[in-house]
Amino acid sequence: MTSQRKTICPLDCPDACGLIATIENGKLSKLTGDPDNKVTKGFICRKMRRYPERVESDQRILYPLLRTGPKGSGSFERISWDEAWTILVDNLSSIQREQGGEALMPYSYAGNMGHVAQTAGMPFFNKFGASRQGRTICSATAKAGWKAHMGACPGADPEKAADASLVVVWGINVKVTNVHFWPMIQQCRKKGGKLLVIDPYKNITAKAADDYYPVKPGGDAALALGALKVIVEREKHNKTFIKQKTEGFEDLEKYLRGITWPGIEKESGLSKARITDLANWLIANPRTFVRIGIGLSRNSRGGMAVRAITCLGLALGLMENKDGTGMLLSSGAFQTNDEPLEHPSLSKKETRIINMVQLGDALTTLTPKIHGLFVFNSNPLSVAPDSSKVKEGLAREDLFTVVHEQLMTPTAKYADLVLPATTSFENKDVYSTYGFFQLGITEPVIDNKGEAIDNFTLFQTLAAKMGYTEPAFHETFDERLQNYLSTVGGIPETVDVRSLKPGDYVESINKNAVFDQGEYLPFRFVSANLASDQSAIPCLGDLYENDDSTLLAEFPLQLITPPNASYLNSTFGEMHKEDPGILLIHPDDATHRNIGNGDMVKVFNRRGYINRKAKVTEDTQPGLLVAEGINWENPEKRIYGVNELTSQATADLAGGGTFHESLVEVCLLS
Ligand SMILES: Nc1nc2c(c(=O)[nH]1)N[C@H]1C(S)=C(S)[C@@H](COP(=O)(O)OP(=O)(O)OC[C@H]3O[C@@H](n4cnc5c(=O)[nH]c(N)nc54)[C@H](O)[C@@H]3O)O[C@H]1N2
Ligand SMILES: Nc1nc2c(c(=O)[nH]1)N[C@H]1C(S)=C(S)[C@@H](COP(=O)(O)OP(=O)(O)OC[C@H]3O[C@@H](n4cnc5c(=O)[nH]c(N)nc54)[C@H](O)[C@@H]3O)O[C@H]1N2
Ligand code: SF4
Ligand SMILES: [Mo]
Repeated sequence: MTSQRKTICPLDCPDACGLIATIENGKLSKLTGDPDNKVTKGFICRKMRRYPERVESDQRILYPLLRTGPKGSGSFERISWDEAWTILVDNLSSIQREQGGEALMPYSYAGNMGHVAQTAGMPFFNKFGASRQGRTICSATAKAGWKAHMGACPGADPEKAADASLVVVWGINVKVTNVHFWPMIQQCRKKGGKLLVIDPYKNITAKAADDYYPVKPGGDAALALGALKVIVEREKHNKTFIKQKTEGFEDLEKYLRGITWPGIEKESGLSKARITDLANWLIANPRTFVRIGIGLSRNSRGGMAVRAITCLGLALGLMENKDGTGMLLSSGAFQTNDEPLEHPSLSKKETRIINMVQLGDALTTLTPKIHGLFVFNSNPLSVAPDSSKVKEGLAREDLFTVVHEQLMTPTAKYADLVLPATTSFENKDVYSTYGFFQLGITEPVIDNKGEAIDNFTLFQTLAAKMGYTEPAFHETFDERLQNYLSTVGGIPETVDVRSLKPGDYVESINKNAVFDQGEYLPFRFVSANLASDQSAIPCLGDLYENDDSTLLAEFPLQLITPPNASYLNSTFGEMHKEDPGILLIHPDDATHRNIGNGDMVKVFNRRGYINRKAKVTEDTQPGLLVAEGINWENPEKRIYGVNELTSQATADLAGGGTFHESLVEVCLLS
């Protein structure tokens, strides 16, 4: 029997596509794009076309598993759920009794973007008194940079880009990570508009650009300030907008007139002539749309990069209510209220916050010690930086690790107890886009596989087994969902969220928000909401690792680790276990190391090493290596995850990761 049901992509992608699932004899056999979804328009990426293989894979974890071999060996035996609950409750209770609640660390992120699934553990961890997780790994830095000058202003509707005469794609690989924005760029170009791409390497989006700027990693603040210096010195800034809608421009203008070109060129890696080209494009095109990525924020000046770019846009008046103009980082389409999902009042004390990008240190050096790690919706051994530190922590015999997973990820291999998780196609939930302005709900399209349970059921059952009796722990899934939906801001008055069905896509009222009046004003060139150790205006400055001269002497090459088109973070790693991945290296760097195209190479620094296949290409700059994709480690095949090389150092704002700032050396693999 074959049927088709509407659902939504659960992956951490700005597009949150509407999907049509084909089910044959109870199995998910095909996923296609929903033609009725205004963003998806019937088209999905290649990753998701392969997702049915993952859902139906014989690699799925179907039963609770208990470790039988050394940690990390992947030796487990099947146990019953009754046994699993007993082990879980006994271990958590003894951690709480002997070490206190904060000895338990939750670790979750965005394996499933359903709002209920993502936050399902929070009420439990609040009641338990566990340490809290600083959710910094993705967009915290970029959003803090945006907020510093844009305040509460959400991003502009990406559809405006179709009417722009210039689209600037800044630190985002649109054709890989935000594919449904590409049609808007195509529409813009059809009408004669142009595309600029600013990225350290010539990725597939940059290859399609009309003009490409190979900025140095972490050099965007210098580039944006340089372009703004040209604009201001030529008096081409939008004086009316600045006067009426903003504050503090004089301070920034004074600073810009004082900075000199050698510093700007050195930090940005681009010449005055090229930076002037960028300024000329912006001056010539009052209808400019700037799509700011998160990639440019993954370094020690990442917050500053977003700050300088937003100030450049503000000085040009890009947030004026005009066709074809705008800036977008993350859409902020729906104002979400986490209270009904997380029940913070269950927490009796302000427990410590542990930054999730410093998991390695948290498990190895933090005091008081962590004795329990509860992972769901995430694969930290692959996605968190400094993997060897994470592994050292996970290997601790005195650490009780439970992992709720769909597949035997590198993290799950280190668990004491592995619990089987459903996929989103087995669950209900609500999803919203962060690159567009839509929200929709899903129902299960297939039955649970084996004995797998969803995140909500896991934590409600665990709470009951722990004897928790508060009302939050008696909520049904529908109650939690409805309580949440009724508080979400941005839903049009004409929509009754309680009666949404799969295939109904709600468009946020913020899609048409006008930013140059009312609550969003004034925009500020001098930020009013940063810590006192931060410059209130965007400014030049050094990078933490890439500008460290001692380290540079030993490890002269920079490494960035952006996404791969076949993976979604580390999801789909199970399909590429035997593939070491590609390393892009410039001919200048390859030649004097005797590295030829296709050679296996070892990339290393003090934190660790990885082995990859070299691709010698001018798509990257001299001195810059590019390793796309968060592959799973497979030590038997001498394959290691890319985060062996990345650092636990945090970005300049909000504690984000510095995944695109590592110094390394490379040689032929012997
Ligand atoms: N196929 C695929 N799609 C994805 C993901 C995936 O893993 N695979 N991940 C998803 C997730 S979780 C997120 S957060 C988004 C992230 O998507 P993006 O916002 O696109 O961010 P990144 O992918 O980190 O990097 C994007 C680009 O920034 C460039 N970059 C790195 N450093 C700098 C810099 O200093 N300056 C500038 N200008 N550019 C720089 C990189 O080379 C890369 O081309 O994508 C989502 N979509
Ligand atoms: N080097 C480097 N590292 C990076 C980045 C980078 O650009 N470079 N990007 C960073 C970014 S932006 C992000 S967002 C993080 C992402 O970090 P994560 O959110 O951890 O991303 P995934 O690798 O997709 O892992 C999600 C896991 O959740 C599981 N999962 C899916 N659905 C469910 C569910 O319903 N229940 C349970 N229990 N599990 C489920 C999946 O099987 C998968 O193994 O990675 C970061 N790491
Ligand atoms: S990963 Fe992104 S582009 Fe691909 S189907 Fe999901 S939402 Fe759409
Ligand atoms: Mo992310």
